[in-house]
Amino acid sequence: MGYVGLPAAIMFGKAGHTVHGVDINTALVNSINKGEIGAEEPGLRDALAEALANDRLSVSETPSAADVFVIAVPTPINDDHSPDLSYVVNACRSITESLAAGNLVVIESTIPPGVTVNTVAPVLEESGLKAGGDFSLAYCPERVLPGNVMAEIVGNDRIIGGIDSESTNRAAELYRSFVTGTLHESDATTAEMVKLAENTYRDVNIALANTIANISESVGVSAWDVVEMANKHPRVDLLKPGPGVGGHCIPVDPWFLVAADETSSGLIQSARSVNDGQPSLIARMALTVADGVASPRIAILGAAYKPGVSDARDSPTAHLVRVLSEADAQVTVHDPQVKSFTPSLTENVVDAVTDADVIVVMVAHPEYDVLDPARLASHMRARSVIDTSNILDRDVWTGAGFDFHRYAEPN
Ligand code: SAJ
Repeated sequence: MGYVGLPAAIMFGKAGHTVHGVDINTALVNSINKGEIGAEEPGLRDALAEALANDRLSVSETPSAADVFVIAVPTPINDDHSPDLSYVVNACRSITESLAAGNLVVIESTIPPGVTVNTVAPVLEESGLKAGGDFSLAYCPERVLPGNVMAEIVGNDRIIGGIDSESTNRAAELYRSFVTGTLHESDATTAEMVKLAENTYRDVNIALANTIANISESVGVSAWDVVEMANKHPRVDLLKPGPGVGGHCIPVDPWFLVAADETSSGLIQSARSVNDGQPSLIARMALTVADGVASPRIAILGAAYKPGVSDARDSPTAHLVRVLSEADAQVTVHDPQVKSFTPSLTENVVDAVTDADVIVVMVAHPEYDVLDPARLASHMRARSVIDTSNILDRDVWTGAGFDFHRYAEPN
């Protein structure tokens, strides 16, 4: 019942199916049953209230008999970047008791190529039933953008890859009940590769933008201008450079391709290393800007992994904080959207910058577009600011007495 499973359950319910949601997190199960979930994902809370009121959705900690089982659990990576399939395996194992002949099982979790056929099927077969023979099995990767889940879950095209044609047809029929995008039918391993290709495309593209940015900095030109003008070419679409790549998808999924073929994935490994290096680069910039002050005080604005979301897991800011703390800097962190973070967030932006030497704007939250630098300046010990995402107006900030620095732009 996570960020994919709950919206999917609600949509299946809305389409007329009776849905039983399962999660091992008791607190989450209780709050979903009461309709008490955060309002971060637009439209989700109202849709949940409707599903509960119409008796389309019930939630508990244990699976029960069903016609269709949909697995949407996380697939993190281990410290050595190898895929951690334990959640997928445990979730599959948890349904083996309930699995019956004629059922359909669908995996939505992002998984390395071959896992549906080589790992999921054998685990489900511990039920004594045969995949393909007794029950159908398909891979149908989620494709939703956090912050726009309720619209994208319905409107986006989907890839449906069964382990045989009957599995593909049955899964396609199921998703047709609420998806208005086109359903592209394929096989399980191709569908797994498609999902990984999508997210790796973004990671490598962002790494290229970051590389162009770092070279532009050495050459002494603005990377923001370079990217903007390069994108005027009809066949060029560079993504944005920035302080790093966070979240639990884009920095994770490329490693599944590396695990699948280490020899052929040099470009992907290099992109990972470029993007993972960005927060350290910003840390070095902040320490340079602080200009030799012992234990400089650095106020970081933005903890979320990207603009407009409240999710701070694996965010570039978390990495930045680690590097700065190791360098003996004192940091305060502010984020208008994130609820909890380590170190704890300073609630008010003025308190966060009070006595600071440097402000680092890490996330292009809309709230930071409208900061009043003159108001902040009067509370600071020194007046330096670093804009990592090209959102602040240089003239306004220098006008308020700030020593202004923008990542990947000459001063
Ligand atoms: N980022 C940049 N530059 C950019 C775009 C993003 O530095 O031009 C950074 C963001 O700040 C963030 C990270 O990359 O730290 C990832 O952001 P994202 O918006 O690319 O991706 P997610 O993780 O929020 O969601 C993605 C979505 N994938 C695509 O847009 C292709 C979503 O559709 C996927 O379903 C999801 O990953 C997933 O589950 O894999």
